[in-house]
Amino acid sequence: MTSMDFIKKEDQYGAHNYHPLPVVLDKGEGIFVWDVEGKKYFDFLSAYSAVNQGHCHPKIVQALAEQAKTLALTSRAFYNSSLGVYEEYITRYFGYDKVLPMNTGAEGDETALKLCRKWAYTKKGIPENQAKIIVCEGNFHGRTITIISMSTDPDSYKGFGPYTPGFVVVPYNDLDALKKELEDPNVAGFLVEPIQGEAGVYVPEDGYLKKAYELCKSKNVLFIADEVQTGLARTGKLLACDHEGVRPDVLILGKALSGGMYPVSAVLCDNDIMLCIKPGEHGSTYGGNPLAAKVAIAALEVLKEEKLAENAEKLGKIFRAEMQKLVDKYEMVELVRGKGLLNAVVIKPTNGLKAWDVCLAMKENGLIAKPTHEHIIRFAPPLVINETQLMEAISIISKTIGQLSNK
Ligand code: IF1
Repeated sequence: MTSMDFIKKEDQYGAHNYHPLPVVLDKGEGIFVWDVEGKKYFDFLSAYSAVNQGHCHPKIVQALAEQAKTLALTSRAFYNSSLGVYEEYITRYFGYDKVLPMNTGAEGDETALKLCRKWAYTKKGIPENQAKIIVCEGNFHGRTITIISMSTDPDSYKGFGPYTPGFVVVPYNDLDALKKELEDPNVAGFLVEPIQGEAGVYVPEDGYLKKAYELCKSKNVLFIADEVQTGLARTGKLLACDHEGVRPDVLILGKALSGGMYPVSAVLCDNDIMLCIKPGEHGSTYGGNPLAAKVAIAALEVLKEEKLAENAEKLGKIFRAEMQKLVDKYEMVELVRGKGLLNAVVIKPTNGLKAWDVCLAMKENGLIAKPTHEHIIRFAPPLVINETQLMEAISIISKTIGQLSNK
Protein backbone atom coordinates (compact mmCIF):
# COMPACT_ATOMS: atom_id res chain seq x y z
CA MET A 1 0.00 0.00 0.00
CA THR A 2 1.10 3.54 -0.80
CA SER A 3 0.78 6.65 1.39
CA MET A 4 -2.32 7.58 -0.59
CA ASP A 5 -3.89 4.19 0.16
CA PHE A 6 -3.38 4.73 3.90
CA ILE A 7 -4.73 8.28 3.72
CA LYS A 8 -7.84 7.08 1.89
CA LYS A 9 -8.38 4.35 4.47
CA GLU A 10 -8.22 6.81 7.35
CA ASP A 11 -10.51 9.17 5.46
CA GLN A 12 -13.11 6.50 4.84
CA TYR A 13 -13.11 4.70 8.19
CA GLY A 14 -11.82 7.29 10.67
CA ALA A 15 -13.43 10.33 12.26
CA HIS A 16 -12.44 13.57 10.59
CA ASN A 17 -11.30 15.24 13.79
CA TYR A 18 -7.87 16.10 12.43
CA HIS A 19 -6.35 17.63 9.30
CA PRO A 20 -2.96 15.93 9.21
CA LEU A 21 -0.04 16.90 7.02
CA PRO A 22 -0.17 14.47 4.03
CA VAL A 23 2.61 12.14 5.23
CA VAL A 24 2.12 8.53 6.40
CA LEU A 25 4.65 7.60 9.06
CA ASP A 26 5.72 4.00 9.32
CA LYS A 27 8.88 3.93 11.47
CA GLY A 28 10.52 6.11 14.10
CA GLU A 29 13.97 6.07 15.65
CA GLY A 30 15.45 8.88 17.73
CA ILE A 31 14.86 12.17 15.95
CA PHE A 32 13.93 10.55 12.63
CA VAL A 33 10.74 9.10 11.18
CA TRP A 34 10.22 7.32 7.84
CA ASP A 35 7.11 7.27 5.68
CA VAL A 36 5.67 4.18 4.00
CA GLU A 37 7.73 4.88 0.88
CA GLY A 38 10.85 4.82 3.04
CA LYS A 39 11.52 8.56 2.90
CA LYS A 40 13.33 9.86 6.00
CA TYR A 41 12.34 13.01 7.90
CA PHE A 42 13.54 15.05 10.82
CA ASP A 43 10.63 14.99 13.28
CA PHE A 44 10.25 18.60 14.49
CA LEU A 45 6.97 18.08 16.32
CA SER A 46 7.83 15.16 18.63
CA ALA A 47 4.12 14.33 18.92
CA TYR A 48 3.60 17.73 20.55
CA SER A 49 6.46 17.17 23.01
CA ALA A 50 5.55 13.60 23.96
CA VAL A 51 8.67 12.14 22.33
CA ASN A 52 11.31 14.24 24.11
CA GLN A 53 13.46 11.12 24.58
CA GLY A 54 13.35 10.29 20.86
CA HIS A 55 11.22 7.75 19.01
CA CYS A 56 11.30 4.19 20.36
CA HIS A 57 14.01 4.88 22.92
CA PRO A 58 15.58 1.43 23.60
CA LYS A 59 15.54 1.79 27.40
CA ILE A 60 11.84 2.72 27.44
CA VAL A 61 10.93 0.04 24.90
CA GLN A 62 12.71 -2.53 27.04
CA ALA A 63 10.87 -1.40 30.18
CA LEU A 64 7.57 -1.65 28.30
CA ALA A 65 8.32 -5.05 26.79
CA GLU A 66 9.52 -6.64 30.03
CA GLN A 67 6.56 -5.42 32.08
CA ALA A 68 4.11 -6.29 29.32
CA LYS A 69 5.22 -9.91 29.60
CA THR A 70 4.83 -9.86 33.37
CA LEU A 71 1.78 -7.86 34.49
CA ALA A 72 0.15 -5.09 32.48
CA LEU A 73 -3.04 -4.07 34.26
CA THR A 74 -4.52 -4.87 37.68
CA SER A 75 -6.86 -1.88 38.21
CA ARG A 76 -6.57 -0.09 41.56
CA ALA A 77 -8.95 -2.56 43.17
CA PHE A 78 -5.74 -4.30 44.26
CA TYR A 79 -2.20 -3.22 45.03
CA ASN A 80 0.57 -4.04 42.56
CA SER A 81 4.34 -4.36 42.84
CA SER A 82 5.14 -1.50 40.45
CA LEU A 83 2.96 1.42 41.54
CA GLY A 84 4.44 2.19 44.94
CA VAL A 85 7.96 1.98 43.54
CA TYR A 86 7.00 4.46 40.81
CA GLU A 87 5.19 6.75 43.23
CA GLU A 88 8.25 6.93 45.48
CA TYR A 89 10.49 7.51 42.47
CA ILE A 90 8.47 10.33 40.85
CA THR A 91 7.63 12.16 44.11
CA ARG A 92 11.31 12.22 45.07
CA TYR A 93 12.25 13.19 41.50
CA PHE A 94 10.07 16.34 41.62
CA GLY A 95 10.02 16.96 45.39
CA TYR A 96 6.35 16.46 46.34
CA ASP A 97 4.66 14.38 49.03
CA LYS A 98 2.36 12.48 46.69
CA VAL A 99 1.31 11.70 43.11
CA LEU A 100 -2.09 10.84 41.64
CA PRO A 101 -1.43 8.74 38.50
CA MET A 102 -3.68 9.13 35.44
CA ASN A 103 -3.31 8.52 31.68
CA THR A 104 -3.81 11.54 29.43
CA GLY A 105 -2.88 15.17 29.93
CA ALA A 106 -6.55 16.14 29.95
CA GLU A 107 -7.18 13.67 32.76
CA GLY A 108 -4.28 15.27 34.59
CA ASP A 109 -5.85 18.71 34.26
CA GLU A 110 -9.28 17.39 35.27
CA THR A 111 -7.70 15.75 38.30
CA ALA A 112 -6.00 19.02 39.26
CA LEU A 113 -9.32 20.88 38.95
CA LYS A 114 -11.04 18.34 41.21
CA LEU A 115 -8.22 18.51 43.78
CA CYS A 116 -8.40 22.31 43.74
CA ARG A 117 -12.15 22.41 44.25
CA LYS A 118 -12.05 19.75 47.00
CA TRP A 119 -9.26 21.65 48.75
CA ALA A 120 -11.29 24.88 48.42
CA TYR A 121 -14.30 23.38 50.25
CA THR A 122 -12.53 21.27 52.85
CA LYS A 123 -9.48 23.42 53.62
CA LYS A 124 -9.97 27.02 52.45
CA GLY A 125 -13.59 27.14 53.53
CA ILE A 126 -15.09 28.38 50.27
CA PRO A 127 -18.85 27.69 50.26
CA GLU A 128 -19.80 24.44 48.46
CA ASN A 129 -20.10 24.81 44.64
CA GLN A 130 -18.81 28.42 44.79
CA ALA A 131 -15.13 27.74 44.00
CA LYS A 132 -13.67 29.70 41.09
CA ILE A 133 -10.52 28.85 39.15
CA ILE A 134 -8.69 31.52 37.17
CA VAL A 135 -7.38 30.55 33.72
CA CYS A 136 -5.66 32.50 30.94
CA GLU A 137 -6.82 33.67 27.55
CA GLY A 138 -5.32 31.41 24.89
CA ASN A 139 -5.11 28.45 27.25
CA PHE A 140 -5.00 24.87 26.07
CA HIS A 141 -5.44 22.12 28.64
CA GLY A 142 -7.13 19.35 26.65
CA ARG A 143 -10.41 18.48 24.96
CA THR A 144 -12.91 17.38 27.63
CA ILE A 145 -16.14 19.36 28.15
CA THR A 146 -14.93 20.95 31.39
CA ILE A 147 -11.53 21.83 29.92
CA ILE A 148 -13.04 23.43 26.79
CA SER A 149 -15.35 25.33 29.15
CA MET A 150 -12.19 27.23 30.17
CA SER A 151 -11.08 27.75 26.57
CA THR A 152 -11.14 31.07 24.72
CA ASP A 153 -10.64 29.38 21.32
CA PRO A 154 -13.93 28.85 19.44
CA ASP A 155 -12.35 25.90 17.60
CA SER A 156 -12.07 24.21 20.99
CA TYR A 157 -15.45 25.09 22.55
CA LYS A 158 -17.95 26.09 19.85
CA GLY A 159 -20.87 23.72 19.51
CA PHE A 160 -20.08 21.70 22.60
CA GLY A 161 -22.17 23.59 25.19
CA PRO A 162 -23.55 23.80 27.81
CA TYR A 163 -20.32 24.53 29.60
CA THR A 164 -18.98 23.81 33.07
CA PRO A 165 -19.21 26.95 35.27
CA GLY A 166 -16.65 28.21 37.79
CA PHE A 167 -13.89 29.62 35.58
CA VAL A 168 -12.61 33.19 35.31
CA VAL A 169 -10.46 34.24 32.33
CA VAL A 170 -7.62 36.76 32.56
CA PRO A 171 -5.18 37.84 29.86
CA TYR A 172 -1.95 35.79 29.85
CA ASN A 173 1.14 37.53 31.14
CA ASP A 174 -1.00 40.23 32.86
CA LEU A 175 -0.29 40.45 36.59
CA ASP A 176 -2.64 43.38 37.23
CA ALA A 177 -5.59 41.45 35.79
CA LEU A 178 -4.66 38.42 37.89
CA LYS A 179 -4.27 40.55 41.04
CA LYS A 180 -7.72 42.04 40.50
CA GLU A 181 -9.45 38.67 40.11
CA LEU A 182 -7.62 37.31 43.16
CA GLU A 183 -9.55 39.80 45.30
CA ASP A 184 -12.55 37.43 45.06
CA PRO A 185 -12.47 35.29 48.22
CA ASN A 186 -14.05 32.39 46.33
CA VAL A 187 -11.06 31.96 44.05
CA ALA A 188 -9.48 28.57 44.78
CA GLY A 189 -6.81 28.23 42.11
CA PHE A 190 -4.91 29.70 39.17
CA LEU A 191 -4.28 27.20 36.34
CA VAL A 192 -1.56 28.30 33.93
CA GLU A 193 0.79 26.99 31.24
CA PRO A 194 4.31 28.33 32.00
CA ILE A 195 4.59 28.82 28.22
CA GLN A 196 1.40 28.71 26.14
CA GLY A 197 2.09 25.96 23.62
CA GLU A 198 -1.00 25.68 21.43
CA ALA A 199 -1.56 29.42 21.50
CA GLY A 200 1.72 29.73 19.60
CA VAL A 201 4.60 29.24 22.08
CA TYR A 202 3.90 32.42 24.01
CA VAL A 203 6.71 32.96 26.54
CA PRO A 204 5.59 35.31 29.33
CA GLU A 205 7.89 38.12 30.49
CA ASP A 206 10.66 37.15 32.92
CA GLY A 207 9.30 37.11 36.45
CA TYR A 208 5.65 36.60 35.47
CA LEU A 209 5.42 33.11 36.93
CA LYS A 210 7.18 34.10 40.15
CA LYS A 211 5.01 37.18 40.70
CA ALA A 212 1.85 35.26 39.80
CA TYR A 213 2.82 32.58 42.29
CA GLU A 214 3.41 35.19 45.00
CA LEU A 215 0.08 36.89 44.30
CA CYS A 216 -1.67 33.51 44.62
CA LYS A 217 0.11 32.75 47.90
CA SER A 218 -0.88 36.14 49.30
CA LYS A 219 -4.53 35.16 48.78
CA ASN A 220 -4.29 31.46 49.75
CA VAL A 221 -4.96 30.42 46.13
CA LEU A 222 -3.37 27.31 44.60
CA PHE A 223 -0.84 27.90 41.82
CA ILE A 224 -1.46 25.03 39.38
CA ALA A 225 1.12 24.55 36.61
CA ASP A 226 0.14 22.64 33.49
CA GLU A 227 3.56 21.32 32.39
CA VAL A 228 2.12 18.65 30.13
CA GLN A 229 3.84 20.23 27.14
CA THR A 230 6.51 22.47 28.73
CA GLY A 231 7.74 20.00 31.34
CA LEU A 232 10.25 17.16 31.25
CA ALA A 233 13.25 19.10 29.91
CA ARG A 234 11.49 20.59 26.87
CA THR A 235 12.26 24.26 27.71
CA GLY A 236 15.82 23.73 28.90
CA LYS A 237 15.03 22.95 32.56
CA LEU A 238 13.35 19.91 34.09
CA LEU A 239 10.22 22.06 34.43
CA ALA A 240 9.51 25.41 32.77
CA CYS A 241 8.69 26.74 36.26
CA ASP A 242 12.31 26.02 37.23
CA HIS A 243 13.45 28.97 35.08
CA GLU A 244 11.91 31.21 37.75
CA GLY A 245 12.39 29.01 40.79
CA VAL A 246 8.62 28.54 41.15
CA ARG A 247 7.41 25.37 42.90
CA PRO A 248 3.78 24.92 41.83
CA ASP A 249 1.31 23.89 44.55
CA VAL A 250 -0.07 21.42 42.00
CA LEU A 251 2.04 20.11 39.11
CA ILE A 252 0.47 18.45 36.05
CA LEU A 253 2.64 16.20 33.84
CA GLY A 254 1.89 14.10 30.76
CA LYS A 255 3.15 13.42 27.23
CA ALA A 256 6.91 12.80 27.62
CA LEU A 257 6.30 11.22 31.04
CA SER A 258 6.25 8.01 28.96
CA GLY A 259 8.60 9.13 26.17
CA GLY A 260 5.79 8.61 23.68
CA MET A 261 5.50 4.93 24.55
CA TYR A 262 2.20 4.82 26.45
CA PRO A 263 -0.37 7.31 27.82
CA VAL A 264 0.92 8.36 31.23
CA SER A 265 0.04 11.50 33.18
CA ALA A 266 0.47 12.53 36.77
CA VAL A 267 -0.58 15.19 39.26
CA LEU A 268 1.86 15.95 42.08
CA CYS A 269 1.21 17.95 45.24
CA ASP A 270 1.71 17.80 49.00
CA ASN A 271 -0.45 15.98 51.54
CA ASP A 272 -2.57 18.98 52.60
CA ILE A 273 -3.98 19.12 49.06
CA MET A 274 -3.72 15.50 47.88
CA LEU A 275 -5.43 13.99 50.92
CA CYS A 276 -8.55 16.08 50.29
CA ILE A 277 -9.58 13.34 47.84
CA LYS A 278 -10.66 10.26 49.77
CA PRO A 279 -10.80 6.59 48.67
CA GLY A 280 -13.37 6.05 45.93
CA GLU A 281 -13.62 9.75 44.99
CA HIS A 282 -11.39 9.75 41.90
CA GLY A 283 -9.34 7.44 39.67
CA SER A 284 -9.39 5.55 36.37
CA THR A 285 -9.11 1.97 35.16
CA TYR A 286 -5.61 2.39 33.76
CA GLY A 287 -4.37 5.08 36.16
CA GLY A 288 -1.11 3.91 37.76
CA ASN A 289 -1.02 0.55 36.02
CA PRO A 290 2.22 -1.49 36.22
CA LEU A 291 3.09 -0.89 32.55
CA ALA A 292 2.70 2.90 32.93
CA ALA A 293 4.70 2.82 36.14
CA LYS A 294 7.71 1.03 34.67
CA VAL A 295 7.62 3.04 31.42
CA ALA A 296 7.48 6.33 33.32
CA ILE A 297 10.45 5.40 35.52
CA ALA A 298 12.49 4.59 32.42
CA ALA A 299 11.39 7.79 30.65
CA LEU A 300 12.35 9.92 33.65
CA GLU A 301 15.71 8.16 34.01
CA VAL A 302 16.52 8.91 30.38
CA LEU A 303 15.94 12.65 30.92
CA LYS A 304 18.63 12.72 33.60
CA GLU A 305 21.06 10.12 32.20
CA GLU A 306 21.17 11.88 28.82
CA LYS A 307 21.09 15.43 30.28
CA LEU A 308 18.25 16.36 27.96
CA ALA A 309 17.39 19.63 29.73
CA GLU A 310 20.97 20.89 29.32
CA ASN A 311 20.94 19.83 25.67
CA ALA A 312 17.63 21.60 25.06
CA GLU A 313 18.94 24.77 26.68
CA LYS A 314 22.12 24.78 24.56
CA LEU A 315 20.62 23.80 21.22
CA GLY A 316 17.57 26.02 21.71
CA LYS A 317 19.81 29.07 21.80
CA ILE A 318 21.49 27.99 18.57
CA PHE A 319 18.13 27.33 16.91
CA ARG A 320 16.73 30.75 17.79
CA ALA A 321 19.94 32.49 16.68
CA GLU A 322 19.79 30.72 13.31
CA MET A 323 16.09 31.46 12.88
CA GLN A 324 16.80 35.12 13.67
CA LYS A 325 19.09 35.16 10.61
CA LEU A 326 16.05 34.12 8.53
CA VAL A 327 14.00 36.88 10.14
CA ASP A 328 16.67 39.37 9.13
CA LYS A 329 16.93 37.97 5.59
CA TYR A 330 13.35 37.09 4.56
CA GLU A 331 10.17 39.17 4.86
CA MET A 332 8.29 35.86 5.10
CA VAL A 333 9.83 35.08 8.50
CA GLU A 334 8.37 37.56 10.95
CA LEU A 335 9.84 36.42 14.27
CA VAL A 336 11.07 33.50 16.32
CA ARG A 337 10.27 32.88 19.99
CA GLY A 338 10.61 30.10 22.51
CA LYS A 339 12.64 28.58 25.28
CA GLY A 340 14.86 25.50 25.13
CA LEU A 341 13.66 23.32 22.24
CA LEU A 342 10.08 24.60 22.34
CA ASN A 343 10.16 27.26 19.65
CA ALA A 344 7.88 28.83 17.08
CA VAL A 345 8.39 30.88 13.95
CA VAL A 346 5.72 33.34 12.81
CA ILE A 347 5.24 33.32 9.03
CA LYS A 348 4.10 36.43 7.18
CA PRO A 349 1.87 35.30 4.27
CA THR A 350 3.96 35.89 1.13
CA ASN A 351 3.18 35.15 -2.50
CA GLY A 352 -0.14 33.81 -1.18
CA LEU A 353 1.78 31.22 0.84
CA LYS A 354 1.02 30.51 4.52
CA ALA A 355 2.55 28.45 7.32
CA TRP A 356 0.80 25.35 6.00
CA ASP A 357 2.54 25.75 2.62
CA VAL A 358 5.89 26.14 4.37
CA CYS A 359 5.24 22.88 6.23
CA LEU A 360 4.34 21.11 2.98
CA ALA A 361 7.54 22.35 1.37
CA MET A 362 9.67 21.41 4.39
CA LYS A 363 8.16 17.94 4.21
CA GLU A 364 9.34 17.65 0.61
CA ASN A 365 12.79 18.67 1.85
CA GLY A 366 12.83 16.08 4.65
CA LEU A 367 11.57 17.81 7.79
CA ILE A 368 8.06 17.55 9.30
CA ALA A 369 6.46 20.17 11.51
CA LYS A 370 2.93 21.54 11.76
CA PRO A 371 1.42 24.99 12.08
CA THR A 372 -0.41 25.97 15.24
CA HIS A 373 -3.02 28.47 14.14
CA GLU A 374 -2.69 29.99 10.71
CA HIS A 375 0.67 31.75 10.78
CA ILE A 376 2.74 30.02 13.44
CA ILE A 377 4.98 26.98 12.97
CA ARG A 378 6.02 25.16 16.13
CA PHE A 379 9.50 23.59 15.98
CA ALA A 380 10.00 21.00 18.71
CA PRO A 381 12.43 18.17 17.87
CA PRO A 382 13.14 15.31 20.25
CA LEU A 383 15.60 16.58 22.91
CA VAL A 384 18.14 13.89 21.96
CA ILE A 385 19.04 15.86 18.81
CA ASN A 386 22.74 16.80 18.54
CA GLU A 387 24.26 19.99 17.18
CA THR A 388 25.23 18.51 13.82
CA GLN A 389 21.72 17.16 13.27
CA LEU A 390 20.23 20.50 14.40
CA MET A 391 22.33 22.42 11.87
CA GLU A 392 21.29 20.00 9.13
CA ALA A 393 17.63 20.51 10.06
CA ILE A 394 18.11 24.28 10.14
CA SER A 395 19.60 24.15 6.63
CA ILE A 396 16.41 22.40 5.46
CA ILE A 397 14.25 25.12 7.03
CA SER A 398 16.46 27.83 5.55
CA LYS A 399 16.50 26.22 2.08
CA THR A 400 12.71 25.89 2.15
CA ILE A 401 12.12 29.51 3.11
CA GLY A 402 14.54 30.55 0.38
CA GLN A 403 12.71 28.48 -2.21
CA LEU A 404 9.31 29.93 -1.23
CA SER A 405 10.57 33.49 -0.94
CA ASN A 406 11.97 33.48 -4.44
CA LYS A 407 8.76 32.20 -6.01
C1 IF1 B 1 -4.69 17.45 20.19
C2 IF1 B 1 -2.81 21.06 20.88
C3 IF1 B 1 -0.54 20.95 21.77
C4 IF1 B 1 -1.40 20.34 26.28
C5 IF1 B 1 -1.36 20.96 27.54
C6 IF1 B 1 -2.90 19.40 28.41
C7 IF1 B 1 -2.98 18.75 27.19
C8 IF1 B 1 -2.22 19.21 26.09
C9 IF1 B 1 -0.48 22.17 27.77
C10 IF1 B 1 -3.90 17.54 27.05
C11 IF1 B 1 -2.30 18.48 24.80
C12 IF1 B 1 -1.95 18.14 22.54
C13 IF1 B 1 -3.35 17.64 22.26
C14 IF1 B 1 -3.33 17.30 20.81
C15 IF1 B 1 -2.34 18.23 20.14
C16 IF1 B 1 -1.55 18.83 21.27
C17 IF1 B 1 -1.61 20.29 21.35
F1 IF1 B 1 -2.49 21.45 19.66
F2 IF1 B 1 -3.88 20.34 20.91
F3 IF1 B 1 -2.94 22.09 21.70
F4 IF1 B 1 0.48 20.31 22.16
F5 IF1 B 1 -0.47 22.21 21.78
N1 IF1 B 1 -2.11 20.48 28.57
N2 IF1 B 1 -1.83 18.94 23.74
O1 IF1 B 1 -0.65 20.82 25.25
O2 IF1 B 1 -3.13 16.37 26.93
O3 IF1 B 1 -5.12 14.90 26.76
O4 IF1 B 1 -3.80 15.40 24.72
O5 IF1 B 1 -2.79 13.98 26.52
O6 IF1 B 1 -5.69 17.45 20.90
O7 IF1 B 1 -4.72 17.59 18.96
P1 IF1 B 1 -3.75 15.10 26.19
